[in-house]
Amino acid sequence: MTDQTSKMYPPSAEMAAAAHADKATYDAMYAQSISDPEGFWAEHGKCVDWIKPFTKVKNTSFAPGNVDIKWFEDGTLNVTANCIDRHLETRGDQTAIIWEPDSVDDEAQHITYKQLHERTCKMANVLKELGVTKGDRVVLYLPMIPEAAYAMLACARIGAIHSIVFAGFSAEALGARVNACDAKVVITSDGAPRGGRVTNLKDSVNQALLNDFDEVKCLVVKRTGQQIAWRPEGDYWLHEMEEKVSADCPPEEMNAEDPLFILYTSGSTGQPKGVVHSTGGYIVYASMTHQYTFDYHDGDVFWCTADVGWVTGHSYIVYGPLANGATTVMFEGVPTYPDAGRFWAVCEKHKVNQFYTAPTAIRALMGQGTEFVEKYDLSDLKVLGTVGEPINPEAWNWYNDVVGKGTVPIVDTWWQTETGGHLLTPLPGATATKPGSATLPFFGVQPVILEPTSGEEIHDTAAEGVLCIKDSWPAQMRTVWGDHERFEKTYFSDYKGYYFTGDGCKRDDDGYYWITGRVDDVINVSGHRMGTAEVESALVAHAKVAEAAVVGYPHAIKGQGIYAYVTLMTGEEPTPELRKELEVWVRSEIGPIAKPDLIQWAPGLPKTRSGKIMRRILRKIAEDDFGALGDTSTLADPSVVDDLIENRMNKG
Ligand code: 6R9
Repeated sequence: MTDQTSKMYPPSAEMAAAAHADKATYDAMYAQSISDPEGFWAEHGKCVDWIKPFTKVKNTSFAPGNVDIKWFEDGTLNVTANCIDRHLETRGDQTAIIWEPDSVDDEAQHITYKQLHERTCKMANVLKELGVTKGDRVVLYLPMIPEAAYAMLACARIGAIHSIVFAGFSAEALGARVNACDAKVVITSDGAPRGGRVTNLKDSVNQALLNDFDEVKCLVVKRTGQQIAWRPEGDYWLHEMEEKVSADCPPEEMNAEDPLFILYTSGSTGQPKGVVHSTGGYIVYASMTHQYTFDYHDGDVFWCTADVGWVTGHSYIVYGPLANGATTVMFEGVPTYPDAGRFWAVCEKHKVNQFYTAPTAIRALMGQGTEFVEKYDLSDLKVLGTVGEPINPEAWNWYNDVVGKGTVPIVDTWWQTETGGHLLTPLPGATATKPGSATLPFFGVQPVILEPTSGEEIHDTAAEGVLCIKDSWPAQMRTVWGDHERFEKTYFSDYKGYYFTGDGCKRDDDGYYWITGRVDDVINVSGHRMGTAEVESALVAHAKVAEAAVVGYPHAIKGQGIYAYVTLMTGEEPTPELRKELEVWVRSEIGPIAKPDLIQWAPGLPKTRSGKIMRRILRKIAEDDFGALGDTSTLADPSVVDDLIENRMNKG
C-alpha cells in the first residue's frame, strides 16, 4: 500500500486555525471519547435541548442473544423543537431551506425558520386531522420539494414515525413498505419533475394502495398541477386541509429512545430491512457530525445533493443541518440537467460553503470536461464531501483539483443507513487526507479489523479483513422494525460481540482506513445499495424465468453494475425482445435503479453438489477474469462454467 499512502494532503494552517477541531483537538477529544464515553457523551449530548435532561448516558450491549442499545434513555425531547423552535428567537428570519427546483426557469424558494415553523405545524395538524397519533407510521413518497422536509418534521412534531420510500421506487416496492410498517397515511405529490421529465407519483400510490390498502389515507401535495386519478375515498389535498387547521402545534414530548424514523434498506436476503432510528441519540449524533465533519459555522450555506429517500438526505439535508440552525439547500433536479454544469451553477448562485455529493456523480461529471466547472465562481466553497461508495483516486483528484482548485479539503465520509451518521471521516482542520481513504474514526467510534474466517481481531496497525465496530455510538440503529431477531442475526451473530458492517477494509501503516467494498451479497450501484437477492427474486417472479443469479461487476460511472445470469423455463427462447421484457419487468418490480445492466442467458448455473450457486465464479466471469476462477472441483457439473465463459466471450 505504500504507493497509495505516499501522497498526503494536510489541512492548511488557516483551516486548522479556524476550524472547530485541529489535529491536537481531534486527538484529545477522540482519546477522551474512548477512555470516558460516559463523560464525553454526557457533555456532547447537551448540543441539543432536552425537555427533561437525561441522567443516564449509555446502556448498550452487543452480547449474543441480548443486543440492546439505549442512549440518554431517561431524557425527553422533541426533534423539531431542536430543528426549528430553538432557532426562532435568534434566527427566525434566516433562511432555513433554499429550495432549488428542477427547471432553471423556475425560481428558487428561500424558506425562513419562521416559515418552516408555520408549515411544519400546519402539516402536523393536518396529520392529526387524518387520525395520526404518537407512534403511528406515515410513509412519505415525495420528490425533493420543501414539503418533504415539512412532512418529516411534521411527523417528528407529533411523535409519528416516518418511513420514506425513494420516489424512484416502483408501486410494488412502495406497497411492500406500506404493508411492512402498517402505515396509516401515505404522503405524496401529483407529479415529480426530475431532469426535465415528469413522473406521476400519485398513479404509483394508487397502484400500490387500491386493491389491498383501501383504509390507508393519502395526503397529496400539489407540485405540478397535472391531472391525477383520485381514489374513491381517502385522498386529500394538503393545501385544502391546511386552510382548515391552526398554525400552532406544540411539540410532543418524546423519550430519547422513541423511534424517530424507519428506513428500508437492502441486505443480503430478498427482503429489505426496516432500519429503526431513535430520537435522542440520532439527533445528537446527526448534529455533531454535521458540525465537525463539514466544519459548519453559523451563517454557512450547506448543500447535500442526496435524495431524502436515502439516509444521507435524512441526516445531512434535514436533521443535522437544521439542528445546527444552518441554511440547507434542497435540490429537486439532477447533476446533468439542463447540462453538466448544474451543480456548479447552483453552488455559485447560492454561495454554497459546504458541498456534499457521491463519487458516481463526480465520475459522471468528470467525463464531461472541466469547462462546465470553470464557468462558475466556486470561491465560497470551504469543504467538499463524498459518500456512498469508495472514491477512486482519479475522481478524488478531479474533485480536488478541478472543483476545489487544490485548496478545499475533501471529507470522504464512510457510514451506513444503520449507523445514522459518519463513522469514519476526516475532519477538515484536523486530518491529513489521502485520496481514496475515509481516514480515521469519528469521536466515540472504535473500528476494528477482523480476520474474516477466524473472527480474530487483528491488532497490527497494517491489517486487512472485515470491518466491525467494537462499541456503540449514539446514532446506531436500534432494531429492525418488527424483527429484533433479524437485527441480532444480521449484525451481531457472525462476529460475536461486534457490530458487523458488511464491508471489507484495509488499515495502512498510518492507521488510516480504506473501505474495499461489501463482503456480503449487497452491491453498490451509483451509491445505492441493492441486494442481489432482491433482483433475483424479481427476475424469477417472471413467468418465463426458471432461475437467476445476480452479481456486481465493475462499471465506469456507477461503480458497480448489475449483471444477471438468467436460466429460462424449458421451451422459452432467449430473444432480444425477452431481454428487454425482463429489464422492464425488474424496473416495475423494484424501480429503475435495479434494472440489470447486462443479462446473460445461462443454460445452467454453477452449483455445488448441495445446490449452492457459486457466486464467486459468476463474479469472475462477469469481470471477464476467466483465468482466476479458483477451485471448481466442488461443482456438480463443471461444464456449465465453460458454457458461461464461451457465451460471455461471444457477449451472449
Ligand atoms: C451513507 C450510505 C452503506 C454502504 C457501506 C459501504 C458504502 C458508503 C462510503 C462507502 C466507501 C465511503 N459506503 N460510504 N464505501 N467509502 N465513503 O451510503 O448508506 O446506503 O446504507 O450504504 O455504502 O459499502 O456499507 P447506505
